[in-house]
Amino acid sequence: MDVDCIERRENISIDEFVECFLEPNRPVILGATFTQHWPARRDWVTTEGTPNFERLSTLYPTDLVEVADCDTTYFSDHERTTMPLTEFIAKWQKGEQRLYCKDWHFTRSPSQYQAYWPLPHLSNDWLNTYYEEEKNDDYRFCYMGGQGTWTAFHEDVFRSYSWSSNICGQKRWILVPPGQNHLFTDDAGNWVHSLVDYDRARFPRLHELKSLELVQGPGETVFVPSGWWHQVQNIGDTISINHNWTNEFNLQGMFDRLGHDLRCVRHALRDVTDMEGFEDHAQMVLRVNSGMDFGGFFAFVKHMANVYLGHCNADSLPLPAADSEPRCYERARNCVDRYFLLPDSVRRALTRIDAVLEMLEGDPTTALISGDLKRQVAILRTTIAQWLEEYYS
Ligand SMILES: O=C(O)CCC(=O)C(=O)O
Ligand SMILES: [Fe+2]
Repeated sequence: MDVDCIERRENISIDEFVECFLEPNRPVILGATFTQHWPARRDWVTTEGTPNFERLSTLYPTDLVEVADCDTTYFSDHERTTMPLTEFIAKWQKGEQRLYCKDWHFTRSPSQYQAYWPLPHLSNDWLNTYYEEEKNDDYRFCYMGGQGTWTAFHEDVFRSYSWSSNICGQKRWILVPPGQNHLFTDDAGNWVHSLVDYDRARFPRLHELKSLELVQGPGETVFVPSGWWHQVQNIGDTISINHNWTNEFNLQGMFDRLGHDLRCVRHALRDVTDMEGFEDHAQMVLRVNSGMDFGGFFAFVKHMANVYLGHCNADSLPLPAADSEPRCYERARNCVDRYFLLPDSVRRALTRIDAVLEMLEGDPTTALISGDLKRQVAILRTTIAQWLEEYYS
């Protein structure tokens, strides 16, 4: 991976973002002007640029949040407790502990307040479309904490991308390009908790790791590519909004990741392969470990295929006027920029969906899915092929 520094772009078209960063899977920082009109940047922050604790408590008086104690370790994370946001804010202001409010699903708050809208470049978000529409859940989060609060070294769920926009404060990121897991994994298969403070005897080759560092300023957005491990530390009082997201550009990666995880599950259960219902059992363990099994993966892909099959071209979509803010097509609470719904983009998305369906269908050895699901895959592939033929020939 020939990335030795991370570019910062104040102004970039969606086309260029796709070509230079999304498709080649490279990180980039998008400048603060992209978020300058977000209500959160006005209302959650004082004129001095610090968190507006009173306003946050008034906007979200009843929300419960998960709070990590950054001075503890719990498996690959920190110990967490649940408390009202107002209580967290009171503790944060006292500053006695390094407490970090994490993974707060703030868009599900009883508050109807709209804090932000995704940048158009980052709006092609299949993960949140699917989870919102089918599971009444999402991967949209707010993080807040004081000086030195941090997130341990990790890779994001389902090999998703993430984006993170700072509402106030700064974050120091360490980003690790894919393909180096052997350097940060110990003999027992556990990965290092912190890249800056670790046991050299346990991770003797960690110093060989190639990584990139950046400091993300107020208002700036970091695009974290798929499969890039990362560690993050807040500098001063910091609030951010983050999404995990996937789309046609990392669908193959998501599929490969689940396949890899299933092989690991099978290996762990190798002594009982003769057991009745072994394959179902392996999928169940996969679901618990990785958050999704192959039946779930197919349901996700089928949902997205149906979204596209229902929209043959972007002209039929109810788009707001081009100069209105946010510039989006409201699909549930997800906003997809028109660029990703143009005929060429739709064809690309469906073609990539078909490529992973072909692998699901054709896989002869590992029984990724049951025979019944394979029949459903075949039907969906036929529908996609007919649709592409009809609209693009
Ligand atoms: O901001 C943080 O503490 C963690 C963010 C993160 O891991 C992500 O956006 O993927
Ligand atoms: Fe992450």
